[in-house]
Amino acid sequence: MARLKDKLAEKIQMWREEIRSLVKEYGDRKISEVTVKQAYGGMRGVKALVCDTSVVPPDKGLILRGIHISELKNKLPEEVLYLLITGELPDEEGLEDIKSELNRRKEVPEYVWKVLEAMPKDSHPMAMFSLGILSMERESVFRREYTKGIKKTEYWEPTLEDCLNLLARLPSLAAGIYRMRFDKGSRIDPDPNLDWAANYAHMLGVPDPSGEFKNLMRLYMVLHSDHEGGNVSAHTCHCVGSALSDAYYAVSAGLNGLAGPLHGLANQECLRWVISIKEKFNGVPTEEQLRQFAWDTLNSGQVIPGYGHAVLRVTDPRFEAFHEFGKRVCPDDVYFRIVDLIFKVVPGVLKEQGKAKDPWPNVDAASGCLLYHFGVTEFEYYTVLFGVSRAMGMCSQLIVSRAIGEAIERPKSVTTEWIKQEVAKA
Ligand code: CMX
Repeated sequence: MARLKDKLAEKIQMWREEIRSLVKEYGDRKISEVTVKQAYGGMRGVKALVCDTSVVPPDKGLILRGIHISELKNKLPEEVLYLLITGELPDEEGLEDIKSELNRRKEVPEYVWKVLEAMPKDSHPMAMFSLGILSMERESVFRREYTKGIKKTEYWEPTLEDCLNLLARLPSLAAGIYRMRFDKGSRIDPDPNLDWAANYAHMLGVPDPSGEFKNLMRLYMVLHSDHEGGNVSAHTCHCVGSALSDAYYAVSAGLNGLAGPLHGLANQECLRWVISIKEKFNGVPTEEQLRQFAWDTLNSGQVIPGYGHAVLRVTDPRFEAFHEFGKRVCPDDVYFRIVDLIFKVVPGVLKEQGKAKDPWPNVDAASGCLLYHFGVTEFEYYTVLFGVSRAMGMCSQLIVSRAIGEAIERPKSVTTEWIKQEVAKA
């Protein structure tokens, strides 16, 4: 029983049973506490959400359904999607099933292009991407079935349909936006013989005689696919989805969060910094010049982009995977050499400064220079690439959430006056 839907149906019975008994037996057991600092500080570290698709231990980095990301870097995104949704990697039949499911659903409705063409020419590619998805909401199978009146235990089925339809169309949608927004000529039709990520690479229209750009896209899509449930995009998607808004509403909302400079937009800042180094030193600087440049950045009150993390306390294994790819494919590229030198110099500078809890590179520190190497030089587009990949995680989390029947989110907010009274009591 390797087909995605059958496998998921089998797993859902088990998950529901497990959660039912956990809540029955330990429903009142405390798993977290909240301090005043956390209430004002983005709820950092408060354990109040469940996400079974992935976990990020601070000393290890991303683990998807029990498998460390470093062991998944040679997999196809389709395999990772199957893993995220069901908790298991597919066998050959399962992989063929998910590939053909995505392939047969990949057509983007014509009206979506008309909506995007009507947007002002200087619209941000993320606004176009999010709106493109939202404009397809009329296609929602979940909304149609819900209106007809399906049972709560069946919600996951039309949600799975919506998510597969949506994910299947994202490469065409995102590539079409790239070509439209950056005057690259007409859209390129998908090639039914290519896998999901390679097709995305193909439709972007980037010259790829060696096939390595397709490999980069496969890796990129795997590495960015999911990162727990508490980050802004995942949490937003979960929160909107918890109102039983369908996948189009929920994923579009999550992407709006990804568009923020403290979240997905950081990757464009990172490459900007690398390019400014190349321009200042007319190539690769010496270690000493770079150390001084890093200090100048810090002393001017800015952060070093691509370094530090809210959760991680080691080099991000996703950075390591990109770094390895760069060493293999473009070791002499000037931007890659600068990224490599930054990795040697910056952790020491950040440690010496002593502010950042994590002085190590995150995923954004290396991805941009690789895209740049292949000619994707439009920074503003980078978050869309991130979004296509992260939609896999958002959709998987949404399907699982429907499957286990999670409730609508409604944490309790308090006033500053209430906090003042509360601390006064103590
Ligand atoms: N350069 C300089 N200072 C940094 C820093 C960096 N790369 N990373 C953290 N710091 C500073 C913080 O600004 C903070 O300073 P203040 O006390 O003056 O406010 C102090 O160190 C402590 O911060 P932290 O607890 O270590 O980091 P946070 O959890 O608050 O923030 C992050 C995490 C990613 C926003 C931060 O490290 C940063 O701004 N990094 C650069 C931008 C970046 O690379 N973002 C991509 C994130 C990737 C992802 O989310 O996956």
